[in-house]
Amino acid sequence: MARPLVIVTRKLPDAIETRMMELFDTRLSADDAPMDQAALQAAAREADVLVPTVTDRIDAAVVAAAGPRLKLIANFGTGVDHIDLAAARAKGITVTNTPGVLTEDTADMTMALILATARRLSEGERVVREHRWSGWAPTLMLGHRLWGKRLGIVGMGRIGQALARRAKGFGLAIHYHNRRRVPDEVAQELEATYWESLDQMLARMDIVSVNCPHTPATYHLLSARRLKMLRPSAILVNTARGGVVDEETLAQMLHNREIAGAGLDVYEHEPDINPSLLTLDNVVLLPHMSSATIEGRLDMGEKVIVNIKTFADGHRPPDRILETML
Ligand code: 8YV
Repeated sequence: MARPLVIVTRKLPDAIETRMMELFDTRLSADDAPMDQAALQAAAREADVLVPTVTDRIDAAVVAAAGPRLKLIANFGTGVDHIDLAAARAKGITVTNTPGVLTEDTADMTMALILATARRLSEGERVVREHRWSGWAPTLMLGHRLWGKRLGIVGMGRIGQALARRAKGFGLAIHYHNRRRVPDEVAQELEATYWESLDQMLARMDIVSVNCPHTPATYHLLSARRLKMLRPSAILVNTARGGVVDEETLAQMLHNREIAGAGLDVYEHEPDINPSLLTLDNVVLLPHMSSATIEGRLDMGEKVIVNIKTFADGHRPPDRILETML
């Protein structure tokens, strides 16, 4: 594959697009509009390499439409729940992602959402902007202190651990649930408490952060039953994927004050958001922007290029999605 035909579904940073044009027979997105299923199928039919993002649904029909040339789906992003991996594997198509380079940015935003929710940052800003502030008062805009509280991290991978390091600096006690314990030295550094039982952890935390990938095994991991275990004073933060949390139940519980607040960067049916969330003051809502830094997007693009180039040169690309990861 000297110069593979690479079809990129969305606008990427200029520097990345230019380098891709130099290295590959690249077709860029003219208008940055998300491709519909018909356009994705047409792209899969023609390309050697497809570069999708989280806004593209690479389902079984898109994979089935793939022509004999399509050998690599080099995702621009870490999460791959929008790609039917089993269908790709069955058709001998390699899938790669961009892990590691958005860890710190995502952990920063998770911490920002924890702070914003506990300390009512968005609400306070709205009060000022809407000219509803008539001056300081002893009981105005009281939030909750982070120092000394317990943070339960659901999914202690790279992002979960990067969050834990930050949270420790804010005086939060670190608890986590994960399929496996983290290595001893990491647990010691973070003074982290492991919970094999997610149910038991949820019932005891002041703050819960979702940091696991969305897979068939984690769909609605925070189900209605589990959400009901949270304390009424708890806050929930999600910078992973909306599908991990039962959004409808969460919205109802926030409305009924069965939990204190939520900070959300991701939603079950993006970009649609449960309408009742939009009306609530005890939620902070962001538009899936946790990894949105210029540096991060350039690093992601570099990873996509390295994955394609390595593959085109006949080697195994570094960021292959392996079955054991699912
Ligand atoms: C990316 C993300 O911006 O990488 C991920 O998994 O959720 C985002 O931060 C997006 O996926 C790009 O495709």
